[in-house]
Amino acid sequence: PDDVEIHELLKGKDIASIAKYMKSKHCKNVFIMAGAGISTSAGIPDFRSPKTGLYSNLAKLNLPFPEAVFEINFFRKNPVPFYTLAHELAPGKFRPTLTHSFIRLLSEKGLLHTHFTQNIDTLERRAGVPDEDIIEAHGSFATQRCIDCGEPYDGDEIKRKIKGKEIPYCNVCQGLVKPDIVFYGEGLPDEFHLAAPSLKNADLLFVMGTSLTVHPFAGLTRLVPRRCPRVLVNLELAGDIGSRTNDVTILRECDIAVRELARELGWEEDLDKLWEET
Ligand code: CNA
Ligand code: ZN
Repeated sequence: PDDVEIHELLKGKDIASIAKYMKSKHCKNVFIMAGAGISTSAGIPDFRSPKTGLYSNLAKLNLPFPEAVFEINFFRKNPVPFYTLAHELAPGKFRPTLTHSFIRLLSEKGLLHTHFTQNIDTLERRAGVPDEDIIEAHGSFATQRCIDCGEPYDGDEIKRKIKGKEIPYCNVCQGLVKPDIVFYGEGLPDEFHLAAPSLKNADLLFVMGTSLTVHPFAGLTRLVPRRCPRVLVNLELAGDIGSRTNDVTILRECDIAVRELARELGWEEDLDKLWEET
């Protein structure tokens, strides 16, 4: 009977029906999977959008192929592109978006279970989403170590180096220092693997601003129960969202979609207030 009711609520397949469902007794645990698209309106380019994407900008850096910026073997030979990117993403340059504030609002309303992000820009933290609700699946700039001997490297020191466009080297063995960002071929943090199974308790999954092309992150969409609505908010279709009966696809800019959803929920003022205070 619950399944029938949930299906009924979602039938409109639009923002109003998502709001209706969120206000119902069925929606307690909300999960988010996010990618670069939730930060583009802050001025941080995503990877794959043509022209504005980071990949096309990094072409100026003589990368053999764009993904090379996150490849350990390339990094060993030429760490400059990665550190140029790090310089670009330095905290303080960008302000969280309305979508980041919406995620915080979900947490304040007691609905957010876990926010899984592929982003390394830390904007969710800066928007005030509680640390314990965030899984940075691809790591972060919070810690760093030598790629040869593993010696940790001082956080203030690397900030100075990145700011000065210098490359940091290990104080013990002179190896290259790398922030604990997950490069291609590297395993995801333990926290990711520990948190992923909780998706089986999801009542609602938002998939926002991601092309769902990077694995294993993309596979999280399949861990939620079949009746759990999966809502894609993205400029293009992504992954298999749309293939299940309660899926909803909103092909719009995230900031516009979350504003409309907040309005339907009667949260628009709260949302604006949070964002203005950020
Ligand atoms: P991606 O592959 O570049 O996909 C981004 C998606 O977002 C695309 O499908 C776009 O259509 C969509 N999009 C762009 N702008 C908007 C918008 N305003 N509203 C709605 N949708 C939008 O990026 P993914 O995150 O899927 O790829 C995973 C990589 C990208 C991760 O490993 C990240 O570390 C990496 N990345 C992170 C950042 C960041 O931290 N902000 C920036 C660029 C890349
Ligand atoms: Zn070392």
